[in-house]
Amino acid sequence: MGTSLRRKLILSALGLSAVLVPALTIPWFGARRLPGTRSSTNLPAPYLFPPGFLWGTATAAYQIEDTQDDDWAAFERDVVAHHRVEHRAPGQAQPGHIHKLTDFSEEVRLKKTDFDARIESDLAMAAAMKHSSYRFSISWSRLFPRQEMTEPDPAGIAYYQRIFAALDQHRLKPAVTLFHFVSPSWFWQEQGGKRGWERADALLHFERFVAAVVKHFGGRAELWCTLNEPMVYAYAGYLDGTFPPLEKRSGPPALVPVLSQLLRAHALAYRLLKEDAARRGKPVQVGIAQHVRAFQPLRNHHPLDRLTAQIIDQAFVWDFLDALHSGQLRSKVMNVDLSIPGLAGTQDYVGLNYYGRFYVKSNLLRPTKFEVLMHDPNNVAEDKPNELGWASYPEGFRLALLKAHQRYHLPLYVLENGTADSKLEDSDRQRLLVEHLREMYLAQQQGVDVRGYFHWSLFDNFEWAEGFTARFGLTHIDYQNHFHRTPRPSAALYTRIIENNGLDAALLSQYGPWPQP
Ligand code: IFM
Repeated sequence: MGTSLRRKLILSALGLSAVLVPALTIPWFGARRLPGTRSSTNLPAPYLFPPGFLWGTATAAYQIEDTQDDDWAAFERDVVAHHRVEHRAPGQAQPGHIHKLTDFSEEVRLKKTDFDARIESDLAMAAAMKHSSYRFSISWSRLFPRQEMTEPDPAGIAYYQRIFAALDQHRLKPAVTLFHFVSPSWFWQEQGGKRGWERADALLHFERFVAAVVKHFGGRAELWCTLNEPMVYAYAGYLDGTFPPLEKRSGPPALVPVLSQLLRAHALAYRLLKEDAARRGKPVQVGIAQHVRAFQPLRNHHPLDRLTAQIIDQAFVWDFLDALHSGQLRSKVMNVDLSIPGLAGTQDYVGLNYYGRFYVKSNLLRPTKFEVLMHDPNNVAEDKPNELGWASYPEGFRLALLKAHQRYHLPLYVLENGTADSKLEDSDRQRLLVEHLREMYLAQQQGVDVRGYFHWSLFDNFEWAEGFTARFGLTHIDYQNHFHRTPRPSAALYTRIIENNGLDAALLSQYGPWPQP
């Protein structure tokens, strides 16, 4: 994700009313931040998952594939041309900048991970690591590089046929994302004063893309994700200015035109996928991937920290998912109550991307100037901030899974979870894996129907405004040496977990002792 969530004043544009008005309607003081980071329950080992549980990794087209003619490519070119390269500490990229982009060669910038040349060997590697599934996204601009096209580019179709063929060959179940932050550059040409998702013909173009995907690849995957992290996309692109279209709008209500279009885009994709599945007699499960952080008060004694954390949590994590459930985009922060035809009940599963905890620090005198901190500077030993400064909070994973289950009563897929750990001996990633899978098991024991886990990511890749410096891969990529791949120890650890379909006693004791009840 970009820096929207990492910047101190992520929602600084929230109006006073957005903080105070909800205060009149929700329980005062909000939830307290709990001590510790890991759940205290201990159950007898091993911690196993149901047969058929999906184990895989997640990637996205723009982050790993050859660059196409899309909005992010234009942004990257612009950053290079105008020297808007960020050299601060990672995790602090400024709007319109990309961290250390020019430290990497043009070849790297254009090929990202060189996946195009290595589809077969990379997917063979995933299979050798015993993965049973692989999540990837289909590039809209590779299929429709020009606006006037009514049929997809055969070369684009052939490219994804290669991927599906390799997945079939290795018995990796495809999990397909349709929109992962990136759109064709022509989508941003102004039409009637609007660009991108706000154009009057935006949904027509998106429908054309989805229809082409369904025509050529329907029946090839059971798990579909229409949108990746729509709230991250909207905040980073339209409030924070760190993702294209690099806008800094006045506040959350100004996101409504974009978010409502994304909801309509989801509804139409859901319908096309389900109709196709019914025709083929092959079931599909369709949902989105929602970015989840546990937003918690920095200071428990501070009522406004608690209240603000609760408001942000609802707005950032739950409002969009609630809309898929009810058919209404209803949000206090965005000051909206909008009914969207065809939207209600359009998720077959809840897809969560979980990345830890953020802290909310309010300002009593200036409620609009609250900060969102990526970790608590006074609690570094417990937070164990990663290389982007993000606090680790495994227990929040269990709590998020539980909350999603209790709220929607649907199966869950963890579509992303991972950390920025660039070390060749990636001890932080290894710990993260064990700690989070333990929490996932505990959630399952509380009745949560989790059906799959996708680690972000199979290999290092392009991390948006953080460029190539933030490394999330089970596999290291050497950008100075022909994209050479070297699996980190976490890759073997993940394989061991998959082979056991869970955590064995030795592993649990190696990373314990776990907190006692
Ligand atoms: O790299 C991103 C991905 O594109 C979306 N989810 C979060 C990941 C790590 O920031």
